[in-house]
Amino acid sequence: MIDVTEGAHTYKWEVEATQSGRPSVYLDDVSFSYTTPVSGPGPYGFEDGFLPPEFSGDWEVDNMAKFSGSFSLHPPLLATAGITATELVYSNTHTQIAFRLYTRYNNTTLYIDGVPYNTYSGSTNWHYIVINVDAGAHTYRWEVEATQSGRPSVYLDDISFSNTAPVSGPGPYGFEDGFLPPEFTGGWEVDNLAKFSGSFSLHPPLLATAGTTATELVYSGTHTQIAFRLYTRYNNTTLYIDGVPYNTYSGSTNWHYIVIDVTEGAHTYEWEVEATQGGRPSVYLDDVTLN
Ligand SMILES: [Ca+2]
Ligand SMILES: [Ca+2]
Repeated sequence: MIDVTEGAHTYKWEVEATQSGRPSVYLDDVSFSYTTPVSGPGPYGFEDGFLPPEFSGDWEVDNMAKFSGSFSLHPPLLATAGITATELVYSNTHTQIAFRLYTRYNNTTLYIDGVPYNTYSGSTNWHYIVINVDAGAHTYRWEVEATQSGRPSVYLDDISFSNTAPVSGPGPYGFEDGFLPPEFTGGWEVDNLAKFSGSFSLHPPLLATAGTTATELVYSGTHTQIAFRLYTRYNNTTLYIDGVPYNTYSGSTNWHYIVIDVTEGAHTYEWEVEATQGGRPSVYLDDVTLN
């Protein structure tokens, strides 16, 4: 992941053959985003010389090593096989964290919201790590197990947060990854009980009689048309565009194919179902495409 100056750029990947034949070089998943810093506490370079209040645990700010400035965050004296961690509770909404980590003779494991995210191996270089996370607040915990007694040669510096947005917009949404894209909210679930294409679609959860459920897509890319496939068997499904009811699609044994022209810009789409009986509604949404 590379930060670049705002604007247009040209990227060129060049390969020099070490032997004749087709090089074993592959390029995939090139993407672009627009990054804005998060307001709030941080970034954390520890140059004040003391531990910011968002951190807990027994690591200490000192000047024994640093990536930038004079200070970084450093584990305390440990006995062999002792474990030490520093935890950052970051309460501002963000979608990306970046940090510098030096971890020489010990591996350092990062937990995000209590779940192990990655273990960084011992290296003589500073790792530069950038991680995209779900929008919101998160808890980060860096944990080190001592391989010998003493202070681990582990240093953490330059922790920063930002919000990133894709430039050209995500989608189309066929749900074939098997999980809900972050642009969708609400209680609907991606599953393979029915689909228009592939194996998966988006499906309302279990409801009580007369319960309502909705899935909302906040699409921030500029577009002038939305198309989607909707199966709605025993229930009617109402589409709201930017909070205004657009249409109610009647129960049918066929998949509706719906194409709607919208004003140029960003829009919010909400599909709402009212349960006619308890259970999971026979409603499925697939192949949401924005043009
Ligand atoms: Ca520093
Ligand atoms: Ca699908």
